Amino acid sequence: MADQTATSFVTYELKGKVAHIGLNRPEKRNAISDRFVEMIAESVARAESEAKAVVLFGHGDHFCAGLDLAEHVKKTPIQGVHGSRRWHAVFAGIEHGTIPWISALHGAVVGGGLELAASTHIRVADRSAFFALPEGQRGIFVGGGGSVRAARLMGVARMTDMMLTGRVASAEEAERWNLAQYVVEKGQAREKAHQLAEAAASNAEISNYAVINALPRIQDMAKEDGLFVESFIASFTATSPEAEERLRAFLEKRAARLKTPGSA
Ligand code: 1HE
Repeated sequence: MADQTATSFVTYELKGKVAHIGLNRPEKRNAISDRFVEMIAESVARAESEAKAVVLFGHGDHFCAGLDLAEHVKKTPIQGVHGSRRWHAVFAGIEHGTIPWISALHGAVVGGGLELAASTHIRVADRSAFFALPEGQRGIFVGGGGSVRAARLMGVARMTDMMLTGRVASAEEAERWNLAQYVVEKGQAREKAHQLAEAAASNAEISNYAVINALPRIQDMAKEDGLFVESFIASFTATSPEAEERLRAFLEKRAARLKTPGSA
């Protein structure tokens, strides 16, 4: 096995309500092996049990160089299918879990690394980040949900271009392409992601759950079905005890006002 030497490929630290989960195999550019995927799964479960939001980042100079190609080269077709389905299950636990995940991206956000980032809810890239899908060059295909999640973010035309030509996108291009929601200076992504995670963690849990779980599903529904489902989620959340308290706090002027553009 290519990855037997390290004891843990994932670091975990709870900072207040926000779990910081670090991809920690920098000597292999955080390439994800089978064992690494299971460690991500463990950290997802732990964060769900005690955190209100997560910051996902990479140790070393890169976020993640994707699939561990050394391990993959030895797989049979059916092992490949099982491996891909396992990535799907673990990444679905992020995308359709109970708490918001913010990824802090720097260096390589490549192949499976981009697929992992695409399963988080908000992506913050620093100016060192670069995005690529070199699967075509390696003779393989995306297998970590990229054809579904990354394609929905940037569109099939851009993803086709990246996969056919090996095009590498900068952080600024990635923001224009909707692969990143924020671009910050080099070294600032984790701090920005933490601020965003704290903001999200202060929301009503039920609203966050609805945003994470309902929005992507409604996007896949027919218009009328989406509107129908929305009305139930709107009513269910608005009639929760937490909503009542938060609405009262606003009306009684106990809640913070929105920060308007230009305000500190
Ligand atoms: C790896 C991997 C990896 C690095 N699997 N070992 N992903 C790729 O095709 C990206 C491949 N990686 C790279 O292009 C470069 O490594 C980077 C641009 C990310 C970084 O370059 P650099 O110069 O900092 O590092 P390096 O010297 O290329 O790599 C350092 C070590 O990490 C080296 O091992 P060493 O034993 O010779 O020191 C590399 O072999 C190793 N390494 N990336 C295994 N990916 C679920 S389907 C998803 C499909 C995909 O993800 S396809 C995209 C795969």
